[in-house]
Amino acid sequence: MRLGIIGLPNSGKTTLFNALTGSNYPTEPFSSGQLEVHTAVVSVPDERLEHISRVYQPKKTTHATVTYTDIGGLDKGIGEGGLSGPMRNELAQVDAFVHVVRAFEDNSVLHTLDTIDPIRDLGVIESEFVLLDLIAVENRLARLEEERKKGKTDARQQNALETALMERLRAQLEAEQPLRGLDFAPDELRFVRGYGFLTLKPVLIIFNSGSGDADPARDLGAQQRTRTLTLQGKLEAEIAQLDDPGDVALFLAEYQIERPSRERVLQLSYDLLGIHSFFTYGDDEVRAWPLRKGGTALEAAGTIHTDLARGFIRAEVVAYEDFVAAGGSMAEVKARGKMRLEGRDYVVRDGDIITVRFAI
Ligand SMILES: Nc1nc2c(ncn2[C@@H]2O[C@H](COP(=O)(O)OP(=O)(O)OP(=O)(O)O)[C@@H](O)[C@H]2O)c(=O)[nH]1
Ligand SMILES: [Mg+2]
Repeated sequence: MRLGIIGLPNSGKTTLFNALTGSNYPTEPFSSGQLEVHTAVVSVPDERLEHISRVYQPKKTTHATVTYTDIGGLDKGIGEGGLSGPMRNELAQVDAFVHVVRAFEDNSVLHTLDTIDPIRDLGVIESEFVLLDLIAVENRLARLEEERKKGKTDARQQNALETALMERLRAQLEAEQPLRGLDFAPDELRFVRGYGFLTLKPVLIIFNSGSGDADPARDLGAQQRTRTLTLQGKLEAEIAQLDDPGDVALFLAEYQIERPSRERVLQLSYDLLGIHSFFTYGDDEVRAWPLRKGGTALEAAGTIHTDLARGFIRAEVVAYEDFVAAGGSMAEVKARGKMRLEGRDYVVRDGDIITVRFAI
């Protein structure tokens, strides 16, 4: 999973990136406004994985990972000017955006729009993205019309379907609404995703607030494929630099932060993207894997290795709770009849411990 951190200049993107990844890139009160990208991979903490690992004592314990990219360089006006190739490329690669919005008051940090107004700021980049998507949709519609004129009969039905779909997208964008607000049939969604529209990507909005600021999330109506979180970026970045877990606990208690934002952001991202986890185990490795909710045993096998999907015979599945209830003994799990044999269409549940039987 790849998450792109975006936002206006000086909103605190790099500060948040540091907080989420434990990196230590410099943050400055003046923005260069240039495309500047930082990338880091973090592992997803999972108590269940740790527990399975304590039981098996494998050579290696492998967490699921998330890649964060801090994408500096977006600003008001980028829609009109068009995106540079490298910027477009960075944006296209991410599965979701983490949109950092400045809510903190601090006169020493320049704001390109002068006043602190989180809801306005949120709309700035969103409007630019709406404009960019609208241009893309119109280009596609123009091309579809050209194809119609050439009159290739075999493609006529496909052309009509796609034209209708693109017109629906255009209407949404002309109403200044993001594409993620539309409902799509699953195959439609897969098709539309292929175009990499910016406003179709799910968004986690992060209000970067100071200690005493009001919470802007309250002024925001519910939106589709969107989550919000309010946190104190600068403080969290300082906490992320602490090595001693005791110090971290003291800090969190002092500022009344229940859980560090790096955990909350990961959890919200999994939730936003509709992803959950399954586990594999053995003497060599105990590992957590991400899988979309609704994903089947066959998809789980394919996540591990294409060979496992190709030669799939069946999956041995144990619910994590049953594993714990049996005291972490697979023999006991079997004795209790809690080890299930499942076929390729079995819908994997969160926490399933899976062994794929296969032959190639
Ligand atoms: N007071 C306060 N300052 C913050 C907070 N978060 C970030 N800053 C400051 O705001 C300035 C900009 O932060 P950055 O993290 O560099 O912002 P950015 O969005 O990465 O900026 P560009 O990449 O230049 O667009 C720095 O001086 C930070 O120390 C915060 O929560 N409170
Ligand atoms: Mg930055």
